[in-house]
Amino acid sequence: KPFNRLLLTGAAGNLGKVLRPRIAAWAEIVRVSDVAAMAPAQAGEEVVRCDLSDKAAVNQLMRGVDAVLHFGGISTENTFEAVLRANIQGTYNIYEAAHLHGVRRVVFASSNHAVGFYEQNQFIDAHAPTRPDGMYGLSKVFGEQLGRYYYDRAGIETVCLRIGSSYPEPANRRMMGSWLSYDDLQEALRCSLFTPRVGFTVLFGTSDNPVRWWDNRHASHLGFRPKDSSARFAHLFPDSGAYPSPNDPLMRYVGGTFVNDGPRYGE
Ligand code: NAI
Ligand code: 15L
Repeated sequence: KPFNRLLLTGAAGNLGKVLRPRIAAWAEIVRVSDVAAMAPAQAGEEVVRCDLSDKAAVNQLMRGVDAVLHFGGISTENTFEAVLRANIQGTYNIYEAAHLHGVRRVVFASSNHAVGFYEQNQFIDAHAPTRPDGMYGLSKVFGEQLGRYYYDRAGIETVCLRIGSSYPEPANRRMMGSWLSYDDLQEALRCSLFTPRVGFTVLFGTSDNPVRWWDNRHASHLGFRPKDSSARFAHLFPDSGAYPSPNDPLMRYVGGTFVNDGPRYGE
C-alpha cells in the first residue's frame, strides 16, 4: 500500500465516518482520531481519542505517521473562543507535530467559508483574496496560512481542500453550486495525497456542477476531475421554484446563511 500510516482527524464526524472505509486501501494502517467516541477499529485501523487543542496529545498522535488528512475541528459557526481552541490551536498543533515527526504532507479540510463573502455570481480562483464569513471561516483562513507557512519554512506540503457542501445530495438551491459528492471528495483526497509534488495548493472542492463559482486553474497539477454533478438533482430546485429573494444570504452569498451566523455588529 502507498503509505505505511495515514492519520485521519475528525473521524467521528460526518465526513470522517464516510471516509474511513474509503481510505483504507491507501495505507497499511489508518490511524483515526477524534475527541468524540468513534466506531471500533476495523482491520488495518488504529483508533486514538485525542483533543486537538492538547499539544502533547497531538504530538503523541503523530508518531509514525506519513501523511495527514486533517478533518477534525468545529465545522460550523461558533464563538471565537471555541474555534480558537479546536481549529486555530488544533491546526497549529497538527503542523508542529508534523514537523517534529517529519511528516511530509497534510491535506487540510478547509471550507468555502474562507471565501464565503463572495457573491454567487462571482467567479474566483485560488489567488482571489480570502473573504471569510465568520469566526469559523476565519479559522479556516488561519489554517490555510499555517499550511503556507509550514511549506515555506519547513517544506511540509499542503493541499487546502476548500470543501463546498459534501452531503449525499444538495439540500437547498445554494448547494446546486457548492455540492461535492462523496465519490468526488474521495477523488480530491486521492489526488491531493498521491500527486508527487503539491507544494502549497488550494483546491476548491465541488463536483462538476452546472453552477460554477470557482476556477481550479491553480490546482491543475493535481489532475482532479470530478465525475458527479448536481445536475441530476435539478428537478429538486427548478428555476420556477419558490425561493427566498435574491438578496437573501442563502441566494446571494457563497457562504449562504453563514454570513448571518455568529456575531452581529451595529445592531
Ligand atoms: P463534523 O462536525 O461532523 O466533524 C468534525 C469532527 O471534529 C467531530 O467529530 C468533532 O468531534 C471533531 N472535533 C471537534 N473539535 C475537536 C477537538 N478539539 N479535538 C478533536 N476533534 C474535534 O464535520 P464534517 O461535516 O464531518 O466536516 C469535517 C471537516 O470538513 C471539518 O473540518 C469541516 O470544517 C470541513 N468541511 C466540511 C464541509 C461539509 O460539507 N461537510 C464543508 C466544508 C468544510
Ligand atoms: C461547511 O464548512 C460546514 O462544515 C458544513 O456543515 C456545511 O454547512 C458547508 O460548509 C456548507 O457551506 O454547505
